Amino acid sequence: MHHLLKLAALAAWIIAAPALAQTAPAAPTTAVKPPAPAPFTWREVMIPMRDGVALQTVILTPAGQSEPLPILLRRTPYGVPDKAPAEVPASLKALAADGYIFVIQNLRGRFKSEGEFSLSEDSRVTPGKGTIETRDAWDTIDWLVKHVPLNNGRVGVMGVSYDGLTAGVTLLDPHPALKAVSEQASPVDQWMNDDDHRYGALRLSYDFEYAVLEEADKNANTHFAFDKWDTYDWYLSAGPLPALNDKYLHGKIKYWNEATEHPNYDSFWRQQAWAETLRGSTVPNLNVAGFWDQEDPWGPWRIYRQAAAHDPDHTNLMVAGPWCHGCWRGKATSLGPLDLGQDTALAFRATIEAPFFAYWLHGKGAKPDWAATIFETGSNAWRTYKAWPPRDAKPTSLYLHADGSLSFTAPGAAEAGAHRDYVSDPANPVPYRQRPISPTYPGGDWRHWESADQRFVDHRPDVLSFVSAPLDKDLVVAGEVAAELYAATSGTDGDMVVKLIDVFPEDAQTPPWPADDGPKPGQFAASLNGYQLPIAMEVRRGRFLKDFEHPAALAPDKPIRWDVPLRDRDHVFRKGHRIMVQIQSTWFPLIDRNPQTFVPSIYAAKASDFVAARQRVFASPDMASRIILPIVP
Ligand code: PG9
Repeated sequence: MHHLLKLAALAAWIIAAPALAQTAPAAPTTAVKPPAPAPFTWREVMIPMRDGVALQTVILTPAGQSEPLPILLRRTPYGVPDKAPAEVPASLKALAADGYIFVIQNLRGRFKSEGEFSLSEDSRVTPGKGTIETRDAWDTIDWLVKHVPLNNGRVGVMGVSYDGLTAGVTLLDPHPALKAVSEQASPVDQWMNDDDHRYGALRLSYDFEYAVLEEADKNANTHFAFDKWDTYDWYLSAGPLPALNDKYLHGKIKYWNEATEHPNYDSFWRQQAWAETLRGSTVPNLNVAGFWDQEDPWGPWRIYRQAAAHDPDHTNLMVAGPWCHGCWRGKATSLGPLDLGQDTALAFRATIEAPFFAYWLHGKGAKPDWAATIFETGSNAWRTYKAWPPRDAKPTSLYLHADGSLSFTAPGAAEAGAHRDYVSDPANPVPYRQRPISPTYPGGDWRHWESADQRFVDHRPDVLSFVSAPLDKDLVVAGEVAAELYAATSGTDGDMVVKLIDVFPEDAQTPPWPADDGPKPGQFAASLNGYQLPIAMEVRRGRFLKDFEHPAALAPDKPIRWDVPLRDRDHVFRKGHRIMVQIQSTWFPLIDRNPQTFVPSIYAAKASDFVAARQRVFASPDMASRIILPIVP
């Protein structure tokens, strides 16, 4: 497969998603200083599963361990370390200080682990038994407590993203020795709202590039080799979706085949919605989500809510912060150009994560008395909540008006029939981030696009912007945000993308650069002055508005209601800032292009099916498009 670039296995062993793999900072060197002794001893074993498949597993034991310690397990498709790290990685320092035997295991079918790897199988639930990863985790824990010397019989499982998924599914059938879990950014339903789709709209670039990353080669994380610098251009010139298999993958990537063969929410996807089978809190679990997570922002909230349904011992916790995917494992002192005033990632690891595991695995410290701990942006402060969503938050409507304004006053009689129009053309889709758009992996840009300044599309003729007056006081939004639009299309299918944006004042940062020598390269764009910071963004696909399993054509030019969930948030729009809503119908190549002509499967749409369509968004008394904000008094 010459279009695929094979990379060596990730040796980095920090608990992180692939985009985050980092090497530990180099130790300061001097000519005389002998190297510090390695903090761990490394051992590799093959652990047998109940079906005879053996999994490649690395055990890192603290050097000089003299007393029983708990085990912290991470199960990953991305590779295990081939030696002990020279020093404790920053992401694990707080945990390591309490003393753990760290265990990292490759999932079945990855690298030296035997068996077959399948992205879809990993999440598929067998009623009462969880998924294949639930069972492999059970067998692994059973083996570890029986075979690892000096373990204290208590095991924790943790990880981010895929490693978060394998942590999360242990909740479905936990081994008795499993005493604490921290799933972090775990996906729970790849059709509904995680990496691969949003309410059935295909996350084209991610799904394609991730399927290749994991399924092209058992022994590598494979980066698709684009022959164009700008992937926007690459995906657009590839044409309708079948070309990707015809020209590049040749049917060899199972996950891509499955995704494109199952366009609707059928049993193939429903069986993978593993968190729906969780009926309460089974093991103490610290769920962690990033508000600007560009991959799995939704799963942790779903798991939290499912487990909260029955949690008499109060063992189910939620943490969220101003983070991109897994960014709480690195350094998180800023969000775009916004200074957060502290390293929020370090604070999470030292004051929440380490104490959580210390309590359940070492029996030290106090049990948390909160339900959610959240870093609230805008005020830039940690908040603890006894319940989430906060009980005092009041759903409040922020209305769109046809003159381009946004206000808490509903459209009046003078606005009868009011609307705004634009033409959405799939031949010229709105980019989801500033071009040129780099590949998802291995670049860093992908990680931060959700906090990028949205001025790059403001004023495009196919993007509507609605903006409020400057706020006369702080507006605290905590809880679930949603949009309710009334819109019509001249086509028979179409998408609606809604963005809720915090617009900073023009003098947010003074001076915007050192006054005496003017802007340095990059500083002008990085200024907060007038910055349009996305707070929430989501897409809905018209064909699935009524039914996720049985798509239906839209009636041309007939207004209908579009409900667009915008997930949980905790943000303060500060006094003097303005609120903006942007609406558009393409978001490329993040979301595949909707042909805007109804066809049974978009993935089989022909070039001739793709047509421009007029979109009409209503802002009238009887069709009052609005954003619903949970406002805390
Ligand atoms: N977001 C990635 C992923 C997780 C689970 C399934 C598919 C993709 C990840 O970063 O691991």
